[in-house]
Amino acid sequence: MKMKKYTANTMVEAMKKVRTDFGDDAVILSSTVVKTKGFLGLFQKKMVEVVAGFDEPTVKHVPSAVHHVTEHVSEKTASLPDMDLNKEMKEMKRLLKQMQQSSRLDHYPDDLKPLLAHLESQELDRSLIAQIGNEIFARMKTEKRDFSIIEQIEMTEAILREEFGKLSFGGTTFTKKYVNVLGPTGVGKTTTIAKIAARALLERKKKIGFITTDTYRIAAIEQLRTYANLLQAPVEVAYNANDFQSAIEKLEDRDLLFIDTAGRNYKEEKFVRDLQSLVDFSLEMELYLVLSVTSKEEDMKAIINQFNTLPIQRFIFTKVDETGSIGPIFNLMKEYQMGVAYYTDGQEVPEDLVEATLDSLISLLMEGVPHA
Ligand SMILES: Nc1nc2c(ncn2[C@@H]2O[C@H](COP(=O)(O)OP(=O)(O)O)[C@@H](O)[C@H]2O)c(=O)[nH]1
Ligand SMILES: [Mg+2]
Repeated sequence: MKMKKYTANTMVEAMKKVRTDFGDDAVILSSTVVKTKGFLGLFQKKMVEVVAGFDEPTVKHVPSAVHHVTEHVSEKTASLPDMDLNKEMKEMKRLLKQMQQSSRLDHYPDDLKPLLAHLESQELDRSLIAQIGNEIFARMKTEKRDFSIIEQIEMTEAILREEFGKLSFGGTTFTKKYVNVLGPTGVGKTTTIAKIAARALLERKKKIGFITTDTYRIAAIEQLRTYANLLQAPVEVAYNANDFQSAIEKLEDRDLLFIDTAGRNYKEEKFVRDLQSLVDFSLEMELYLVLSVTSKEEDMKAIINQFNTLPIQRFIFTKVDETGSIGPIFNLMKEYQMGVAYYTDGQEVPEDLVEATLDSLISLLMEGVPHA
């Protein structure tokens, strides 16, 4: 690693110098505020001292930071201070993140860093990353050798299998008559239930039917009707608990009944209570909570907490195609000790539905680990 010390009036200024010399891939090793000498303690000035480092590319996957290295400092930035403020804030944030990241991974050997950095970019929880990093590092020490990236990946997979192996995975078992999806607005509940129902019909030759309690929007009923018509399956609309009971009776001859529910702002407890008064959760039912992986993890947690009075069995994660970060799936599985039934990776019905296994989720997480 090449290292260099910079002194500047402000952090932003120091960072500019670092980037000019090292490009975007520079790592900030330390930063301190220092005081210049001054005369008898007077005229002292605060300066920022930054030590930056840059790994010279030794293997293919290391980003080619050489491209960013330029000989001269851009002068535009100095003449347009207002417009650059936003840009500089962003830059500061990025560098701060990089500083935190590099210091978090600092105590691991360089060989292990690409893997751990990959897990960080997947937004896997820090405690899980530490668990993986520490375990592999410990084995490196006992076996007194480095592990290839392939070996590291295998070890990571084994650790995750051990950690999550006791949770339950996989979709409907066809042993219960009712399949019910819950979750916030727009995550893909209706689309997903149509996918599951279509699979049950096409692959298992089940007699299927739908009940929807999503009566807040006409379009929502129409959307489900469209899918049901394609599958030549009956739909009943339930506006209240009585409707729900009579729908069940009307659709008695069906092997499987798929219940679609309204997406409401389930951060409000009232909507959860409304739902409980409408749907009979005491029925023999597969109950799934649908969440989109494009949502913020904190928001997902708030929703899960609202639903904690209902006997939810597994998660369904949608929109896997729209994000590069699969880590939150693992974070939530760990926090709530609940497995995954399905994940979805596109809008096509019924194609874009995958019945989840722990191994399939682990593969998603490990996709794109840089191979040396
Ligand atoms: N990209 C992508 N879009 C999806 C996926 N699942 C659902 N959608 C889209 O998300 C939007 C909302 O879906 P919908 O089923 O109506 O959500 P609901 O409000 O939870 O019932 C629609 O445009 C769907 O096509 C997915 O896995 N990937
Ligand atoms: Mg819907």
